[in-house]
Amino acid sequence: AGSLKARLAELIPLKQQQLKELKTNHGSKSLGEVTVDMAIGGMRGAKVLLWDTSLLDSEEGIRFRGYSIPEVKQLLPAAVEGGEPYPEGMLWLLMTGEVPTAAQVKSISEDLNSRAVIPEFVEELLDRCPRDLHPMSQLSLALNALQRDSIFAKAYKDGINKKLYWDPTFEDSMNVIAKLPLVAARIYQNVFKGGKAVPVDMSVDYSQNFANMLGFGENKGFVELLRLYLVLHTDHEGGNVSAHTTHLVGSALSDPYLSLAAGLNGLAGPLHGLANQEVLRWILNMNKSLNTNNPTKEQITNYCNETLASGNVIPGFGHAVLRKTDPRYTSQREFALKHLKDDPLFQTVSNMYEVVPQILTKQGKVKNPWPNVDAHSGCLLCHYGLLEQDYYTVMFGVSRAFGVLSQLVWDRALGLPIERPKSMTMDSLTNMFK
Ligand code: AMX
Repeated sequence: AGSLKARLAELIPLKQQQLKELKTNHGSKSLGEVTVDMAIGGMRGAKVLLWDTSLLDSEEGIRFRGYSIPEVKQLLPAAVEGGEPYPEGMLWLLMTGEVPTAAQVKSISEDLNSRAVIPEFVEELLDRCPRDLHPMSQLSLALNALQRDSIFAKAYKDGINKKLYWDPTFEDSMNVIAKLPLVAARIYQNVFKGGKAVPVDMSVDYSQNFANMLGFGENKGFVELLRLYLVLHTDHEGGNVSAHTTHLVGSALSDPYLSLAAGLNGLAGPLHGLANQEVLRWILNMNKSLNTNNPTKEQITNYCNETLASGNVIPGFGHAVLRKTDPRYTSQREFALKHLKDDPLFQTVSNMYEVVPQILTKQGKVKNPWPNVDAHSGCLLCHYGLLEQDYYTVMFGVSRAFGVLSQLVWDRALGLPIERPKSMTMDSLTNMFK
């Protein structure tokens, strides 16, 4: 009683009823037209997905279960007074739509700690990966391997009633979230450090444990940053590549391990989650070519123009839905202003904020010239000594699991069907409008 799962069990019939009423009362109403442009253009603007954990407004940015980022920061329990919220609280919010108490947050930390083990064969698998296998590929590999222990897959094989799907989906999702830091830290230690494995400390929170395992546990600033980082990257409504992919693959009743692994393969793309590594690489390359660690705005402008002239994007800027500065960027900027305002890398990120939007606007085709979440995260991690850019998307992936798996539990609780939109050939479209 009082647990997250017990609360979900209470909420599910209410939400099932809401969905039923939605179908009965409004099922045949139109959400708008689907144009040929939408079919060609990556389905931009087509309202064709159900996603409850968060909603993105193009001007205001993300709201998690109705709460903006400043509201989340104010409402969710924090480890340090006036500090960053616990990601465990975010998980409760994403799963239930309700703001948890400090005791509920603690129950999540304890629950996750009790699930935080990975089988030896997965450790060995990771230990045998060549160091130049990208950390995201290793993460995906490990998740697929962990799938051996999927409770959902076993329950399905044993003939579980479809009304009960959400239960093993919840168990798998919590297990995945609990195991991810172990996998992620092992990858970091193997690829970049001496391969040290730090055991889980049952008495501390998720972020402190993850930081311990990465080797940054003593660094309180880093632990706070990690809490913020893990909260901010959880969810960005349902249409982005990692969220949509997890949902799509899950719709075939692939279990949470397989579904999330698929989503993470999408997160590993440079136009999506990999952009955070690309941003830092881009800045460091600029610094190297200019032989400085604090380029002027004019130098940044020239370097941007070179990037664009060579047919590349400026990573960390633009968005498919957002049309203003990403509040996830703003929140990280506030963290930087509070904790590291004199850091030269932060000053470069700040200077880019002043010049890049004008450059992109002048180019004339970018729909959103403003920075997104990925423009900022790298410089914060660098400040605390996590310098390995190739690793950044793994941390994004750990966080993204919170959002997409919360939704996956609801996908099964609501009995959402297998996804199967209709495709068209170019000829069929051409003939249609002859
Ligand atoms: N630099 C240069 N050109 C850009 C650009 C940028 N940052 N952002 C968009 N453009 C270009 C597009 O490539 C496109 O060019 P094309 O017509 O020649 O193909 C044109 O502007 C119009 O694109 P759009 O409608 O504004 O954007 P989109 O919805 O197609 O793509 C996104 C959105 C994020 C992929 C794109 O802005 C981009 O590539 N940004 C850089 C990579 C990045 O930061 N990705 C992370 C996004 C956040 C996340 O998922 N984590």
